Amino acid sequence: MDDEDRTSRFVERSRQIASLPSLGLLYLAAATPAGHELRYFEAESDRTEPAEVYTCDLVAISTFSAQVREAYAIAGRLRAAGVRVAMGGLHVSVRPDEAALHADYVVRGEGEAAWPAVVEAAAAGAPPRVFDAKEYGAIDVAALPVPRYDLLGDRPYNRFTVQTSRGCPWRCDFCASTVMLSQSYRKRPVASVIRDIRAVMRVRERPFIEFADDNTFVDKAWGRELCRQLAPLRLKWFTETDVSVADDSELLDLMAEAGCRQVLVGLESPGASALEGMEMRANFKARRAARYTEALRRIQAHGITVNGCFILGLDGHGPEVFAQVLDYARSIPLYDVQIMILTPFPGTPLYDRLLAEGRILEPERWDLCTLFDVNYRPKKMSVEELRGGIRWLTEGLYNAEETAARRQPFFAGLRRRPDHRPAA
Ligand code: B12
Repeated sequence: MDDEDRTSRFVERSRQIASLPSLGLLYLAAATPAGHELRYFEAESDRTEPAEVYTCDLVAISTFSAQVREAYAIAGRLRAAGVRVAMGGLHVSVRPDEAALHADYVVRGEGEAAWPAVVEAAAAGAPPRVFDAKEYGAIDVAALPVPRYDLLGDRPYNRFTVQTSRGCPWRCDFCASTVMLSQSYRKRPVASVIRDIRAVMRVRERPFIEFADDNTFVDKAWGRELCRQLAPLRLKWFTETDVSVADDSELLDLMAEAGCRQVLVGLESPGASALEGMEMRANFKARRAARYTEALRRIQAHGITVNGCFILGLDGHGPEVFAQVLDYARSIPLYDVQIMILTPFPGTPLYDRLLAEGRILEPERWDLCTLFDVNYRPKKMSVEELRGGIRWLTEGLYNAEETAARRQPFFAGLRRRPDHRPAA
């Protein structure tokens, strides 16, 4: 299998694991002024647009970097057919001029407040322009509308996203998440989160919920309240959080009772040295690294599996890192492991730094922003060593024997704690 095959299989696998609707578009739908008929479409599996989309007057397209070229191509076909196109989302927010070559209206930042002005512009046949969300006032997350989950019909999604917060108090230099939209960290009122989950439950009886947050349990007291109110809904859910949840055993108890099945934790690298300076505000990740084993054990002892995420190709990583990650992943209690290649997403301090250092291999190849492709020159190894190392590590981590050995301690731990049961 060559690199290309491997990448496409990775991407394919991630699609199978998680098919989710675009929460951003469901928020925009909820923010659309009255008097418009709304429909939700997904691009087809061959990445073309469904024919019905040509019956619309205005099409809002949301995309991340990896598929932005396909999104531009769709926008071009729609515009050629006389349909107006608006684009927004993480990628176009940091590359608005690029997007303006392909869309009539481009929105930078969180979309809800600017969206009515876009709809008005389209209805009036106004000329193309870029809307900056900042001009429409800060988004009050306590006043966000209920996303229009009802527009999804009976499409076979296996998870539904709900946001409990926007932003993250930490600032990792590679992060291309909601920090691209707004610098501030804001959590929503627990009652609004529960209201939105109930809206999902009106369209799917027992949905599996994925919190579309950068870091859910930053505020532990708020997190405990969220879990208390979630528990009666008897759902199962997944979220991304930092390892500090392990410090609060009451929170862990409440998370388990509320149906938390897995947390994804960014461990990033074995040992603290490659983590130095990565989180730019308080060096949070480097300071925590020494206590990972104990923290992970505590989380999993509550019946919550941990998916530990590693980034390969950091500046501190030489060719020895692949064996180190394999050894480290074997030495710490982890139910699942995820490995990714350091990815210079547009708009990140990492992209700007690597570009300035002449280390981006193909600038603006956004299709390589998959987390599985190499598009930069690593500092302490060659591109080929990074690609080969990833291949070797993938084989080492994901074979059936290794996976079983990784998971066994989790189930053994649960047998010792009869009050916690493994994921259904
Ligand atoms: C859920 C999720 C997914 C879902 C996506 C479901 C979907 N259709 O949206 C799935 C599992 C399919 C997925 C896949 C991938 N993902 Co993903 N995913 C996320 C996650 C966890 C949450 C995104 C979310 O729902 N945010 C909440 C919504 C409300 O925010 P939003 O989409 O930004 O929308 C707001 C604004 O951007 C704006 N807006 C958005 N669209 C539009 C459109 C218009 C017209 C307007 C006006 C405004 C507007 O208004 C919205 C409301 O304020 C984020 C991480 C995170 N914590 O954010 C990663 C993330 C978005 N994913 C990422 C990546 C890399 C991928 C993959 C490439 C992984 C892979 N190899 O398969 C693929 C790419 C898929 C693609 N189509 O390109 C990166 C993207 C970075 C980037 N700049 O591109 C992120 C940030 C994670 C990371 N590692 O950094 N992902």
